[in-house]
Amino acid sequence: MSEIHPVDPAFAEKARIRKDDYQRMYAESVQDPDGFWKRMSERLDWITPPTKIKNVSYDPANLHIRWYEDGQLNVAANCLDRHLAERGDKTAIIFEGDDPNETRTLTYRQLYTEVCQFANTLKNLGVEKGDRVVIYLPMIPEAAVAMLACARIGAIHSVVFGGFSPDSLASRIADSKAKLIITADEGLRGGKKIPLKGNVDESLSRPGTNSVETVIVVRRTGGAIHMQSPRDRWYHTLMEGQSTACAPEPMNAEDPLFTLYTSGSTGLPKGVLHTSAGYLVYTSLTHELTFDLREDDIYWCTADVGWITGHSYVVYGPLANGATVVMFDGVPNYPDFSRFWQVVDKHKVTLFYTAPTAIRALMREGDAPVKATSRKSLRILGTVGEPINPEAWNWYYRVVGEERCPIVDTWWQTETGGFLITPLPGAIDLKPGSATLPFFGIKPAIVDAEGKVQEGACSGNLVITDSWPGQMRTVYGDHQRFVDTYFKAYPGNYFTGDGARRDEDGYYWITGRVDDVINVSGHRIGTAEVESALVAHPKVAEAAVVGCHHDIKGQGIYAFVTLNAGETGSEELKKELVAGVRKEIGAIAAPDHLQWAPGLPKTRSGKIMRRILRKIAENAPDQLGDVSTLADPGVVKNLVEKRLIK
Ligand code: 6R9
Repeated sequence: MSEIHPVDPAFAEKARIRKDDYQRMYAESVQDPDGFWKRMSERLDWITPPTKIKNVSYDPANLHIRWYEDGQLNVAANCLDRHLAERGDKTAIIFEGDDPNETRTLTYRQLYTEVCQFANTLKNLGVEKGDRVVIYLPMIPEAAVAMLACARIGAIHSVVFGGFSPDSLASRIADSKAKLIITADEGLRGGKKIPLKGNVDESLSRPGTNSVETVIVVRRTGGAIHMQSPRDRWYHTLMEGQSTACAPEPMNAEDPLFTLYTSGSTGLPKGVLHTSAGYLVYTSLTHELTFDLREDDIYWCTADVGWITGHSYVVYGPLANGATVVMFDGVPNYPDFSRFWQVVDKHKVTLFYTAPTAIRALMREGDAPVKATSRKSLRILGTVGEPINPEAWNWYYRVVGEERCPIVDTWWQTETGGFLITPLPGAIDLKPGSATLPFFGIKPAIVDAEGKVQEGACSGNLVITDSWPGQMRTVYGDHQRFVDTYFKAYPGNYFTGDGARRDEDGYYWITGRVDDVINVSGHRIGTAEVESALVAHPKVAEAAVVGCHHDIKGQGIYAFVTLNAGETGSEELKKELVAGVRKEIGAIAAPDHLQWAPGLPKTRSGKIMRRILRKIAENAPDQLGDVSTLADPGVVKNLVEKRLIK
């Protein structure tokens, strides 16, 4: 039996959703999705309210996902304009810089004005509805301004995380054929400068990127950069004298809002496409109910806007709800390990949302840096990105939240747009390590390898049997890949790529990816991407990459590398290869371990058996299983003997 933390009755009394509400609304949401989601859509301001609610087929031969298809609205107007009457002077964004002395706030009216001016700037530069715009910025308010300005004029933004390399940036520019890029001179993280504009310059020298006409540069550090005329323009100069009025473009519910590239089991990262209305209904509703949002809450999600969490739960969900959002451009350990809690105290944060990897890194430093702060403003704590181990959960609950704050462990994905399995803090008893129960409208199921649905307490692969409004609609430019990736494995269902266990109370416990995706500090890294970066080195013949245990990151990257005949492995070459991966993809994909492999375990048809490599990387050589189908069983012996984690 796992530990249970029942809902605190005092919390439940004031909560938006209580136990009986959850049961009643969940039943309604799955029995009458049209009725339920019609009612939920009324939370937004529509230009034309929808009459058709759900139009979905999961049949691979005729796959389509449409919500609210005859409705019209504008996402930015829902995040800004409609708040002006009542919340014009309310703080929308509290910016907290890398340097603790740098703080800036924007009210809803100021944010609205800046978004309108920037939307006009984009229009003047020839950006039109449907054009793609790449955003490569630090966690500064201009990132939210840029996203909302795109939404206002109907341009499709594609945010690229500032930690990605010029090559990764170039491949995203090439795939999206972006017309314009918005970046900053430099980023600042933990006191160190990141050459964002320099990276953009480098990426634009790569093939396939000549769709870009303009680069807009926000002055962040004032560092020296090269401005290439007429391509490069300063944000602050362009904004001078721009009109503060910009009528929001009427958008169809299913018009694209953004693409965001994410790693899968095979090939290059794919452009996950989200559309307008369903996404905003879903992100705003899940945000409001999961964080039991109140008018005076100060909400802080530490995710970067380069990830889906930054889209749905820093920008769109919270701003659609008229919340006050902290945007943090720093790191948890700078200037010291108390930083998160100092920021909580400084801005009186009530709702705090971060990742297990950050919690584990802070836990390792002991309780003192936490206890040096008050944290008494905190009401709810959240986590996302990977399974949270019960030790980290308990530390977060006991030390950070002083057993006063429920923890919402939100399970979801770039593809899902918003939370699918999550506690509602006034309704659902908590179990450390479990994301608990499905949100309204979500029908999870657990299937075995053959696709047979399992009943009761069981474990297997997690699928979702029906659609919800926040679901991705397609892979940008490659609809077939969307169908093949998510709807072929278990026909009639959306396949999540995750394994899960369901316990006797119907609670879900996510066990992690079951495909070739490694979850490093909550970031998805495709094994194929790392392998292709390794084999790009002229001395490398072949590489296979698997996940391994890592105390802080959750999973680390373990690479097996075979060199060309005549080459020998050295520490120097190892460093070179790791540096190569950093350069091709970014620091987050750098292997933690690199083992020389005279050969790789392969089937007779030449397929690398990652299952065996995973066991070696897990230091479980006694669990290799059946190796009889290997072309050359001898290679395993060498790899086991020389394994790097013992
Ligand atoms: C939101 C986000 C998605 C993958 C997902 C799963 C893992 C996310 C989790 C979790 C256990 C949670 N994941 N949240 N695993 N418990 N609360 O992280 O999106 O970057 O697309 O990653 O992350 O494996 O499939 P994304």
